[in-house]
Amino acid sequence: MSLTILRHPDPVLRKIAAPIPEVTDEIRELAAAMAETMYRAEGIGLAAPQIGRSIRLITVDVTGPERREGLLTLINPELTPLPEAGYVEGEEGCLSVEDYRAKVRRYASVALSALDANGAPVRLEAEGLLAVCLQHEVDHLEGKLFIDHLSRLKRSMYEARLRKRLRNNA
Ligand code: K2U
Ligand code: ZN
Repeated sequence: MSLTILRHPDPVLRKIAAPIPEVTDEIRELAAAMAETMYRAEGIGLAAPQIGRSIRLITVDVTGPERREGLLTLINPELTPLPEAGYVEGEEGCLSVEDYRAKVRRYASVALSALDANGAPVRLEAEGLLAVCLQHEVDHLEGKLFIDHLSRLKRSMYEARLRKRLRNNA
């Protein structure tokens, strides 16, 4: 079942998501629905706030919607940057920020600590696209969007374009 993805400037996207106290069947069912929604939207990551649930749950699969071979369901994820690995800069988009992509600087490598869908601990060190995706998704749990990392000028140009589109669609 595919869920509706909220779009910026929906206020739910700006809330700090609540920790999940227990990994229940309801959480597992929601995670499965999120993964299906992510794949159908041709995404490689999705955070629960994007489908209207302000809780600390993300799904990630950097193998992509065609292969679907690397699904991670992560509950209460925590990232520790590994600054000795430096930084990467790449173009990002967001399923909640329509028709816009921009370069964002991220840590090249992060250590992840979370629970999986069975409530078991997950600990790994990520680099490359997985590290970038994890930082993008955990940002969502903090009410942050990739546009928040842009320069003031680029951000103001984007917001002006968004206001114009919202006026035209009103
Ligand atoms: O959270 C989301 O909105 C899904 C994001 C995740 C993401 C953004 C930037 C960089 C990595 C992951 C994307 O819209 S998913 C679309 C996508 C697909 C392949 C590669 C990058 C982004
Ligand atoms: Zn996003």
